Amino acid sequence: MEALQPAGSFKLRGIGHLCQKRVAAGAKRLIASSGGNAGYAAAYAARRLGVGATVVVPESTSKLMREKIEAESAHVLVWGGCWDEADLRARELAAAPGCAYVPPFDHPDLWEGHASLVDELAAQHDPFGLVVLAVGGGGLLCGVLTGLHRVGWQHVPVLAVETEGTSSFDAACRAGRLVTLEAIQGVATSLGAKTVAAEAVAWNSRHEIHRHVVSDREAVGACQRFADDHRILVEPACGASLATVYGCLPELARRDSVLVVVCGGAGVNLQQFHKWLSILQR
Ligand code: PLV
Repeated sequence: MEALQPAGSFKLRGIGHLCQKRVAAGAKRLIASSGGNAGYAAAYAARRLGVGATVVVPESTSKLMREKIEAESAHVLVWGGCWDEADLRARELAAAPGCAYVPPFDHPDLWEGHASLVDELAAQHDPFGLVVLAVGGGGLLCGVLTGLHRVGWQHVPVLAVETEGTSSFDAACRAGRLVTLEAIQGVATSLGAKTVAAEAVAWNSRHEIHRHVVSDREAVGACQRFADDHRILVEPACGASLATVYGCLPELARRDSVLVVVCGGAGVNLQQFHKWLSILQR
């Protein structure tokens, strides 16, 4: 139930770990690029660590998310139409003295931090028959796989889920090489990395990874069902993985036990949720 972590998603696990290391190494300002949640976690970590933060987000990041990041005392810079463009700007800014770059998904320090999720699972449960998670740039995927191998659960298969408009992992796996999508489409903008981390694709040779792509309608419908069942609002990025449960995917039905990483997302409130519903009902 990563939706209940500080900053509203699993992100703080990896981002917090990476930011701690950068600040210990002397960084006075953290420069993050993000679709929203990674930047929110970076802003939270920076405030807790007593350093400054700049978060570069694309125009597609909602006002709701920008305001949340600013409320953590971070400076928000809006740059470019998609995360990839915002990321280039963040890397440029981070070259200044005393600054450190905080990537949202493509770094071993992030995977190391995200892996703590699996340490906690292993302390509480026998190995699951399947782990279901959402893939944006693949940081969560790399982190969970790192954790599964660390705790001796390397035989537990993973189901990687994306939405149709953000399926850069599926495209790369099909092509057998990294693929850059022309554009990010749909409501699951938090999964919007045009190119996934190379490491995410490389894991295919080391682990049993299945893939599934859902429609925006399925993702938002799953968020609605989840809100009804658990009284917790999550982003469509998270609804993507929940849709496999509510859609009774055969891949899940044949397993004894299934773990779904409820990755969360802070970019949602009732007003935003109704907007997504109305877009999809048109
Ligand atoms: N969001 C990244 C990348 O955006 C960000 O900057 O916040 N679920 C939620 C709620 C997320 O926010 C994200 C990533 C994911 C899942 C996917 O995680 P990833 O990128 O590690 O695969 C463009």
